[in-house]
Amino acid sequence: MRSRAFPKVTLLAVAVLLLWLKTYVAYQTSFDIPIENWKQELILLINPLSFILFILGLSMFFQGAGRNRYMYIVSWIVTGVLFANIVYYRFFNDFITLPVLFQTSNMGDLGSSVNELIMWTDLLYFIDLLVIGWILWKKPQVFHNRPVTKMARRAYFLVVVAIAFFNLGLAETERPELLTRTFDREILVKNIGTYNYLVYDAYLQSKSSAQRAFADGSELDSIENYVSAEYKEPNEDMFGVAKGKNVILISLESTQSFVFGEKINGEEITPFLNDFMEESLNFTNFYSQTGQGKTSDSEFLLDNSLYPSSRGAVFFTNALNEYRATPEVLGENGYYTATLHANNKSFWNRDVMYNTLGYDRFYSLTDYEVTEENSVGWGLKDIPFFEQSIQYLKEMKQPFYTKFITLTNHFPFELDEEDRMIDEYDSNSETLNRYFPTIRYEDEAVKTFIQQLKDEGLYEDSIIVIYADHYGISENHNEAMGQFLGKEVTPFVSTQLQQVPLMIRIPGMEGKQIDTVGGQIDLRPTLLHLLGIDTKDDIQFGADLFAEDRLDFAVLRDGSFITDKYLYTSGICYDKATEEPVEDAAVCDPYIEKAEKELSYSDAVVSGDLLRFYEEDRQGDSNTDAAE
Ligand code: GP9
Ligand code: MN
Repeated sequence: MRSRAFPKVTLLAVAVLLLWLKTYVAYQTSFDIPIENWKQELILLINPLSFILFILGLSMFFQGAGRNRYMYIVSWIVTGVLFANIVYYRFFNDFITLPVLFQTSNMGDLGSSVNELIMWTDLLYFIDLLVIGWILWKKPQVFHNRPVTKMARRAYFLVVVAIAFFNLGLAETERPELLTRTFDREILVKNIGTYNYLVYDAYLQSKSSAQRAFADGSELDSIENYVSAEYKEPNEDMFGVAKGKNVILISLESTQSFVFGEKINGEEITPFLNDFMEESLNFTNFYSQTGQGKTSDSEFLLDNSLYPSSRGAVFFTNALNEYRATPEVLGENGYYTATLHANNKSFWNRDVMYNTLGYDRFYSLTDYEVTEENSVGWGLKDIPFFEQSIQYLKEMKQPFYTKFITLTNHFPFELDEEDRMIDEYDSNSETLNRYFPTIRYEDEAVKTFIQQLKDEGLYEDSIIVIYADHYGISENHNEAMGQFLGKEVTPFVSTQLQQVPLMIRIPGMEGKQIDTVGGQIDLRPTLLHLLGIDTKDDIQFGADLFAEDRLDFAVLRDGSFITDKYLYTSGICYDKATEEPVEDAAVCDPYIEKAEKELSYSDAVVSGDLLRFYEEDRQGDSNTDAAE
């Protein structure tokens, strides 16, 4: 009788509709996906459908109660994946990839950030599941559960395939070669949807494991040719100027160049660094080239002069590769090498990767005294971090190569009242508002550290390299950012915002402003050359920033690039002078080719673990040298 009052439905139809609706709502409310025309709008609407129909449709192979149970579990999993994507996007402005999804060892450490990123309205994504769960438990008869004929099943999956092809075909007309060029995740997700993207990503993952298994070193020839053709002789005046000196690297967390020289309510945001850059070789066109691996990617770039991965963090995906990293090279040249960072040693898989890169020692969380009072946000505040680090530095065998990674200026940019030296900004973005006081605090921390180095007599024996890892303010805050900058944040401006500081202070050398365009990939050859170590035979994609015939060039991980005259991003070639698209887009073509070549060669080296063959080659060579 009841069944007549409520027409019976299949759970399949209900579950498909709900998941489809949820995904589409998330697209519209939680992701910022630029849509230019009705075709793109249509693609966005249909792109989750093929996956949802497919995965839930598999339930037709189950009999009896198992069928609904399967659908129910799958609905939870798919909703969970969607939700993980939403939270991830709120912070990173990017979509999740499989390695990130399974990087759960990092999740526990996210602590305060995750709280900040989850809202109570998010519960709405799960309410339907609770209701369905209740119905399945109390009134399972509401749903049909008749056996499905083979014919019906076939017809169903045929429709799924048709929808998938329709989606792909439509996407292909909008974006040719969609699947073969995968540097830009946003375009991919926009066209095939978050779920299919994960399936596609699983395919890439297995391809990369296979790549390593099948690589035999023959790919190295063309890469070697490219790298040696691009090699730039070091500047004679700079080669070896810091020979035998200690190296102190300071990685500033999330510090973008736009804050330098700026004020909030009349107060300088970075008073110390503004002065310090005057005494240093100060690079004004230096870019962060990191991907999803954030800080760890910047460390990867720094030490290897290879590009990080377009998906996931190389610190996770390729931590056991063979590398020829700066610490290893310096170790052979009599240096002691260490990283100091007051976080869990396993965050970003650092403990494993540092070993691979050849660091002698990693001073991590357990080497610091961390209390409630001296921590904020992600952990130990920068000032006590430097204060506690100096004892390790004092005792360290010299010469040393050390990297100090700061933490306070990390999203969500929390700060205790007593540490606030300037006002917050006033805009519609709490994140941007809080960013300036934490940057000011970081500036103070660097100041105290430099003073300690002077007090301990280490300053004049060391070169100090201050750089930053990546952006802190994502495109989600464009409106507020536009207010601060006094101009609209166009794709051109967004790309320019990837500029980060690089200041190199060499004892006895006057400060100078250097405008060459470069990026983190260039640090390895630049530093090794300053220390008088040749890199001619190394597989590296950066070039010495002091080299006289250097090409002004920096390619970002999404394929955007910057030269002295042009900036290319999202398929548009801009004139840097006017900040407008150029009339003749062909001027960017040679650089587009170079950017693609570099990224794909570097990717081949990393995913095929090709340096293991190069090392063999080299050792073979040096053995024969010795025998001669
Ligand atoms: C964590 C710190 C911050 O140890 O390096 O990491 P991030 O989230 O910026 O990559
Ligand atoms: Mn970082």
